[in-house]
Amino acid sequence: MSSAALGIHPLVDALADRVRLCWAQLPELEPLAVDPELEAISGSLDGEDLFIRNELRRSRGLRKLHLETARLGAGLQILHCVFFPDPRYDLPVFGADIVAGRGVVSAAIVDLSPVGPALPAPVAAALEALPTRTFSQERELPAWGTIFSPYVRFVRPSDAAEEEQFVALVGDVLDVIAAASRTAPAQPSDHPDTVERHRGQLSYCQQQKRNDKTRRVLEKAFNPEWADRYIEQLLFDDPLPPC
Ligand code: BLA
Repeated sequence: MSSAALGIHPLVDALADRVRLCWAQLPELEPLAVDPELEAISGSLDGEDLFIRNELRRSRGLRKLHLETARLGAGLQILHCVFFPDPRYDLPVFGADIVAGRGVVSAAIVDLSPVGPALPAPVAAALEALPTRTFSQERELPAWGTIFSPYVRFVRPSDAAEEEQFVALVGDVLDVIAAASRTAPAQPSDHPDTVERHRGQLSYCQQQKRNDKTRRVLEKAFNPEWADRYIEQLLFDDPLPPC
């Protein structure tokens, strides 16, 4: 079935395509197993179709590349995407989340988030050099959003032109993480910097799990136990210690 027939917002669709294009260009791209029960989930809620599609990969320096596209009742459409780095590499976490309901995008966020005291210097310099993109409605970060970098963008795109701007912005940020993943050297698993980055990634996952909005939507579409398992095992599972 086409995305339009499934009722996917064009912004969600365009961003998913952009992420897949980035993946195709990453070095040492490999499949990463998804629990078959979680790969394609469909059902219905209040008479509305409900589905979730999960795609997972890994690549050089990035232990888990996750793209989730979902339609969760009442016309709510979500794109959730996180690239979790291998802690042996000095790389940030790429994260993006788009929430659209009834044709309107209410939240569009993208960031390269540090897993240490600051972003790696080459990453910060590359973000600094990106073209300026302006949006008429900037949104305020929630209290748990202390994990994000100074370069985080959290907006409510107000029209098709701003939606296009957002796709271009995500493209720019994807190019930065892709380039960094190509060149970052690997450090030993027991290097103090590796250990610190592992701890930083754990803290990233813990903070993300404080987003009640994600949990509430999943609980309503499924049930609290299912939502908890999904969040703990797929969305923000604790990274294993580096080995
Ligand atoms: C907000 N996330 C939301 C909202 C919903 C979801 C319903 C509220 C929309 C709004 O305030 O307009 C729901 N997001 C989901 C669901 C999934 C999801 C169900 O990803 C997955 C199945 N969230 C992330 C990632 C980031 C993120 C990776 O998963 C950032 C990199 C951010 N989402 C994020 C933020 C908010 C949000 C900052 C706003 C929270 C708030 O204002 O309280």
